[in-house]
Amino acid sequence: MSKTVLVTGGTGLVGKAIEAVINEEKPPNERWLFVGSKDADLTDLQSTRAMFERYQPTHVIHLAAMVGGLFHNMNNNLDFLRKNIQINDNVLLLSHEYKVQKVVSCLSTCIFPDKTSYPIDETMIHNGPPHDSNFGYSYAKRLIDITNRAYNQQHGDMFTSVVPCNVFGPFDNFTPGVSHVIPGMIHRLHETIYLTDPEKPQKEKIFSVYGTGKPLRQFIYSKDLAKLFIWVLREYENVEPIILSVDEAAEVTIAHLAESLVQGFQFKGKLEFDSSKADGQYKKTASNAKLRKLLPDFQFTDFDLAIKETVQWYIDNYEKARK
Ligand code: NAP
Ligand code: GFB
Repeated sequence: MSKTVLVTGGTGLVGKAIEAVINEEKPPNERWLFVGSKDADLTDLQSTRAMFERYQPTHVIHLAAMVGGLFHNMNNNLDFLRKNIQINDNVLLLSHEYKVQKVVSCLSTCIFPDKTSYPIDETMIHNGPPHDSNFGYSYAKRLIDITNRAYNQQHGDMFTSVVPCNVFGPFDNFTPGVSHVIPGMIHRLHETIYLTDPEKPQKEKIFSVYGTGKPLRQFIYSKDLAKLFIWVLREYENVEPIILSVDEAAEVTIAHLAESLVQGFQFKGKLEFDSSKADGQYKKTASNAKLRKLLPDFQFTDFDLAIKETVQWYIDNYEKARK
């Protein structure tokens, strides 16, 4: 039985990682389409319908979203709310209308209740308000889970979702003010080393980490997430969301992350912490027990190696990177 898999958000960080895995695997009887906003503006129903009419997908991996780091979310909660509700409602409506056999959408561990017990698990998504910094994005994402249940209950559609922790890797968005912490620090550390005061000896340079460096994060390499996403599309037959995260023990502080980036760049200067900048959520420690039970042998890439590969990708692709 052949598949046509439409990957919305296919030109982004996660989409490009899935494309790389599929290009390596070359699965028979599967046509994979990786689309971006040039193919259709998914906030617009007609444009979305035209794309579904054109491609007639049998399966959808729905990644497309307005995405950003802490500082972008803090200042644009209304846009994150409205644009993501529009995109998600259009994609799920058209997936239903075109009888798509399965849709896997994407939530995030940052949408869980801010006041919660740890570790967070899949049953806790709606147990209280999210962190105020990204309530717009969080409620739009939670609505995906609600909408999935409604389509399944009323029509039997197999619409499900995954919940990644923070993701990083090649093809990330390195744009200042928009980006997540890893691409944000990569962009700024690269600038500090290569572009600012080029005559100044590196060991006299100081790199500023935003915030106190104390918050804790789990980071998954985009290559690993891509493999798990493809597994979910093929094997996970449940409407309930599933967390796709590294182990709780792999959680690191932002300060540790900064040290790892210093190693990745072989930066000889010093770090300082700018506590005038927001820290955001202190932690959002998620359990991957459900995933581990289904996939006990999955191996995550070593964090420092993944950071090194991402730093090298940025240096090698500086001209074309989104920054
Ligand atoms: P990204 O790199 O910012 O890519 C976003 C993708 O969505 C791009 O392909 C973009 O197309 C597309 N898109 C945005 N607005 C669109 C619109 N109006 N119409 C059509 N396409 C549109 O994002 P990402 O980091 O890969 O995130 C992918 C998914 O993972 C998202 O659902 C995000 O919420 C989720 N997630 C991300 C993280 C993380 O740390 N990055 C963590 C948890 C969950 P263009 O290239 O044309 O702009
Ligand atoms: O990835 P990030 O921006 O978002 O990480 P969240 C923010 C943390 O990293 C804060 C520190 O503690 C920042 O003070 N940080 C240090 C930096 N330097 C930088 C920098 O140069 N750039 C950035 N951005 N942060 C997001 C949610 O939360 O998680 C989104 O707001 C999304 O909705 C994403 O879901 C996965 O991890 O705090």
